Amino acid sequence: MHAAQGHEIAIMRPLGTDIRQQNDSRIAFREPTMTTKPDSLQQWVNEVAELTNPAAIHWCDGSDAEYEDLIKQMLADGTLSELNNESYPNCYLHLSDPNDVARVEHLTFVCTSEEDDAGPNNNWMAPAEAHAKVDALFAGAMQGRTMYVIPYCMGPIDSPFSRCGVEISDSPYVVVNMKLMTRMGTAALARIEREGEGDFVKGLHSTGDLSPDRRMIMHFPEELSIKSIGSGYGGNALLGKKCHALRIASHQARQEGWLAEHMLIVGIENPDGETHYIACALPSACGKTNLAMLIPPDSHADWKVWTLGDDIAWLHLDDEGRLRAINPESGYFGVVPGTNSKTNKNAFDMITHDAIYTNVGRTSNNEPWWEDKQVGEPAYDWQGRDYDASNGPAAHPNSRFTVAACNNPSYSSLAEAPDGVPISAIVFGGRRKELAPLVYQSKDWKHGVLVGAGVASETTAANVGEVGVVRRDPMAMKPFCGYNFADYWAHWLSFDERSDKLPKIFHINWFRQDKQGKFLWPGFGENLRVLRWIIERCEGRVDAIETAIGYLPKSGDIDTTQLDISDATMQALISIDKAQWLEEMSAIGEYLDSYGDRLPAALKAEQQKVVDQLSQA
Ligand code: GTP
Ligand code: SPV
Ligand code: MN
Repeated sequence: MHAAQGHEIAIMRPLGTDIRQQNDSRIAFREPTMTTKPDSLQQWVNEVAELTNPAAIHWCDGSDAEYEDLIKQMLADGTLSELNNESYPNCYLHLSDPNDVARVEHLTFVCTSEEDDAGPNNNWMAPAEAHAKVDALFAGAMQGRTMYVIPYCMGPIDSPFSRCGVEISDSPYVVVNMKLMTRMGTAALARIEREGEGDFVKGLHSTGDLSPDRRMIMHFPEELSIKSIGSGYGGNALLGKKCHALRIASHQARQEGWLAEHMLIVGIENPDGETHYIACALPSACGKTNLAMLIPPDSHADWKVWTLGDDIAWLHLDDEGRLRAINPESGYFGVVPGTNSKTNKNAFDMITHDAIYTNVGRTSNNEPWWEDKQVGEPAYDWQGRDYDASNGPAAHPNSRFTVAACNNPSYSSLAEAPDGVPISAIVFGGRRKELAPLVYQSKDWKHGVLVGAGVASETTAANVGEVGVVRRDPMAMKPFCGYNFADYWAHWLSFDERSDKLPKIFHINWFRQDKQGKFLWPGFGENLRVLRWIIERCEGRVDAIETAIGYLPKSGDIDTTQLDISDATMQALISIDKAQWLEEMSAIGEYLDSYGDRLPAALKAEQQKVVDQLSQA
């Protein structure tokens, strides 16, 4: 069902901007004049042109015509190929350089004047040195190419919480992705003109020569700027996303008293028509997109799920002390493998039209193909070779789709609300074969911050490097926090003094396995059963078992109607092993200690409290 036909619309306030109106205004683009464009923008564009020496400069208006022109151009030069136009209308395939398929955390830097401000959680380089290194690579980098100036707005165009940026890039692939993922073009430029000098984030990007030896993703939070060279991949190249909306924005958020988080935002409407909004932080490729657009199982057919966002949330306290969230993005850059009509039908359907695929395989009739698609057979792999199982999967494990959010059948009518939605629960989680139960609730906000800080998860293909190794990923922000985690936790803790209406904090794990490596929990749509328990806890409608690590569900309180799961498995999912947890909590203690003097004492005290309780029990 489309959002416009759902119940949720009944509680919607009048909205300033509708997606379609926005598109119309984009068509009415005029070339910005020197009198209104901030001098700093024009000056920066001139400087960049001087450094990079492009053949042409194109100011992006974000119009559909511009999008179509760029698609045509990329079809002609082989950057894109057309997919089956009958079954996948307006869908295109991009195959990356095989060395450029994921984020590169080891080449990503936060360049603050003080090293300690970046913290042990980031690679650091002194700003002057970083500029010198990266500018040397940018020198002449756009020779013979067009330089695109891409104004964008992260968040609804008329929201006080939104922030603008301008990305300069020599990649038309970046332009079309930014068009699908952000409010890009004329409306954003108009806001930048209105807000004037110095208020927007400057992001400079070039694909360079794509050599990993000459690749670096540099952040200058004190200057509100980003310089990224040598990669065309999503998180490295679409600078509005992780670089701006998380690394730079988290730094600003700390100074200004809000939060920029790696969180999905989802509305869960119960059969009585009441909707609770949940913000959930899971590490990369750990289930945010899937959870954000889940389809209720038959046993819960009278529940509805509304997607606000699938990757990033900006959270502000309102006048009444409630935490409200907006999604700064307006499209999805989602993991393709594993998407099928059973696991995520909303996504499966929404990527059958007007989508860009990156690094999937193809069938003999030119449809996109990926592992676990469950229809069709691969004929070609993600490197364009004839498919041969001995070369590995047909689709790269980190292959992605890009689509506009309004393609999503469960897109929330409140996704464009300027003041966002009130959050009832914050949920942290990770990918853990063992240890972490299906769900538990923190005892209070402070303890919840410890639960977030203690998140660990198996690494995934979203970053270059080893996959399946458990590492600490506090609040799912390890790759994305633009400042010292110790200061970040202090910032999180500070909300406790500012409001007594904060969301309740939970932890989930969909990924427990048995000894044969089979998942214990069915996941996907069935995860609604767990969200339901979370909501019932928020409403004070269901009891729980108090343990040292938090509140666990009582047996029978997670509804398993029509679910083929044994009592023993369910019990395994909602109980904890004290010895294992004592080990885990000491490991968390050691991890926290590695932040030294800057670590908030209150966080260490929370950790000690749990250790003491586990040792007594
Ligand atoms: P990023 O876009 O990298 O931030 O990832 P994400 O958190 O949005 O992850 P996504 O929802 O795309 O899921 C990543 C992978 O996990 C996909 O292959 C999914 O099929 C799989 N997955 C998602 N939810 C579940 C679940 O509940 N159970 C299991 N077993 N797998 C899941
Ligand atoms: C992630 O890696 O968390 C993503 C994809 O969401 S990227 O845009 O590459 O960061
Ligand atoms: Mn992500």
